[in-house]
Amino acid sequence: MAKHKKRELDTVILSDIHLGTYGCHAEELLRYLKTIKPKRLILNGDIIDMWQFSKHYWPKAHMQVIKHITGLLTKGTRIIYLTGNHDEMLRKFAGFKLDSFQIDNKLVLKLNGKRAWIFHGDVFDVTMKYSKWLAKMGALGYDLLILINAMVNWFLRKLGRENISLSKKVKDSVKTAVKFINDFERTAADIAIDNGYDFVICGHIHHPEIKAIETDRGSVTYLNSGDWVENLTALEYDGKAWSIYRYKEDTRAKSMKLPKRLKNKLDNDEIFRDLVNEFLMAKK
Ligand SMILES: [Mn+2]
Repeated sequence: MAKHKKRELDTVILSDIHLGTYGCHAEELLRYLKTIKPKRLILNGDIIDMWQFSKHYWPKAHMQVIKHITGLLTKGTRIIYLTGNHDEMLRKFAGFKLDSFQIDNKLVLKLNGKRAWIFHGDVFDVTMKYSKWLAKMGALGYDLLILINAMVNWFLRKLGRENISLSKKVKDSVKTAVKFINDFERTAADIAIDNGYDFVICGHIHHPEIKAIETDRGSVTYLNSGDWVENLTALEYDGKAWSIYRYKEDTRAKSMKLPKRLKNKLDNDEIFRDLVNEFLMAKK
């Protein structure tokens, strides 16, 4: 079997993985992670979904994602965990630093003489600001929708028909969602331009994007890393330029083999033991 070299990258940005939810595509993410060797990995919020975290749903693949990422630390990757709204409990640890791992709420990076401003982006989300409970209900609804979608697709496959994406249909058909995305991008761009940044990089809205935004006050490149619920995307910087990685177009990642035991679920004792082990390993 031919052994492929991992792609060496300057910076990789992942966001909205939502570990601990039914919608999270942890196995696909693991396959992607196995194909890359980043110097710097930025986890831009909503990585572990602590709103919905329950001991009832924590498959081995989700744990394996955490193990793989902590494993990167020992291989020289710098990891910056920027908090999101689904992992806001980590916000009280902002400023924490241990060797090549750090937690923060936002980050300014110098890239080739240009300045990139990176944060999750929920501060621009009006629904979040005014009603956290409403947003939580929305998140619950979204997860339920994905669960229902999985069942619908199971039936469709039995009937020999093609899969459908309910959440995509719902979102695409709702004009307000489009307006929401535009407003979000515009708000991020406006503030970035006023502060003289060259790049503004967010997650949160599950909409991968790289585009130049021009206003009468200036211009900025807006980037969004997307998510690992529907789009299965990341942002990659190779030292010169940014690009959007799309798992669905990556035949090599898709062919990566994962151990069969990942399919199993962990019981509560195993979860606890694994988390303690991870913590002890990380402290070494
Ligand atoms: Mn978010």
